[in-house]
Amino acid sequence: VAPAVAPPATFAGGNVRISLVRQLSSGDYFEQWLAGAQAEAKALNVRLEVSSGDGNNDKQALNLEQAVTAKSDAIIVDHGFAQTVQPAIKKAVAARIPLVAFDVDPGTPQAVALTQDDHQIAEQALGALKADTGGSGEVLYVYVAGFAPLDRRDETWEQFKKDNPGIEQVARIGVVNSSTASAVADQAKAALQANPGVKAIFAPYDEFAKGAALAVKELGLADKIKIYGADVSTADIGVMTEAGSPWVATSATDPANVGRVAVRAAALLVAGQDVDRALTVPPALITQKGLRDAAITSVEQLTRAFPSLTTPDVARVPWVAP
Ligand code: SR1
Repeated sequence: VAPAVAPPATFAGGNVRISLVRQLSSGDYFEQWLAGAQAEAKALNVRLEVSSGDGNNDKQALNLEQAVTAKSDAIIVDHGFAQTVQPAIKKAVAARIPLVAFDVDPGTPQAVALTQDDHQIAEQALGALKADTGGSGEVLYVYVAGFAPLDRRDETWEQFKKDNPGIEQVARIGVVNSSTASAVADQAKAALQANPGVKAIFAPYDEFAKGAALAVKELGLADKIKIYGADVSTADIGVMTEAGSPWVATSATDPANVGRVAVRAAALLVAGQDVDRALTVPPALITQKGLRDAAITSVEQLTRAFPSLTTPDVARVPWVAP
């Protein structure tokens, strides 16, 4: 499909600079997201200057201050804690630098807030959990407070427990660091040994779900405990579909698509075009059975099976073919 309009002159020389200021960069989700952002930057002929706090919020705040000082044409803030990024976001807005905030509250209506539909992510995974458990039983929950997407999924979990009094959260575990899956696996093993009645684990982040799956398999409990997660990657699909896997459902967007949306929104702002101040990318429910039945082994195959995972109309750029 040919683009409807010519690119604005600003984009012709390849000199538009967009700073991507990340809190986290390790793990399947963040790697796929970056690959999508870089592919979109290439398609738009913009320079994407990437920094990561590597989980250190002060480092991310400093990187953000530097992007403002360097007068980037636009800034994308990817995750982070509101209290550490909002002061520099204010400075970006004061300096009239367009800003897109993904998965962190920018604290200003002048920035574009991009999210996945986290309530729907939790609803879809919990719908599968409810269907499998009949709405009752002991559940292990994996959560770390302070990350906006996890906090939104937690709101849905809290409501789910109220609506389903037969569901009992017997333990809560969780850690986010550069080796989240193995840290969660250790915690999950201890929690499952202390709570032998657990029949489901709600782990709404793929690193959590991978860790939980490792623990369940190592304890030999895969026939008794099922895992309901969030996110997807080719590696996750491998874990979900391997023989005897306890990870039976995940609700996910295509992270590369979300990275693409963030860069498109930033480019539109650079071009002075209108962008909705709240952009939301919807997820799809992906089940172990569905993956196995359709013999899906990669995210590429998954996006062909679920065309709704690609969202060209969210922050569509009129001068690039969809
Ligand atoms: C630590 S926050 C992890 C989440 O960020 C993104 O929203 C992904 O969906 C992931 O679950």
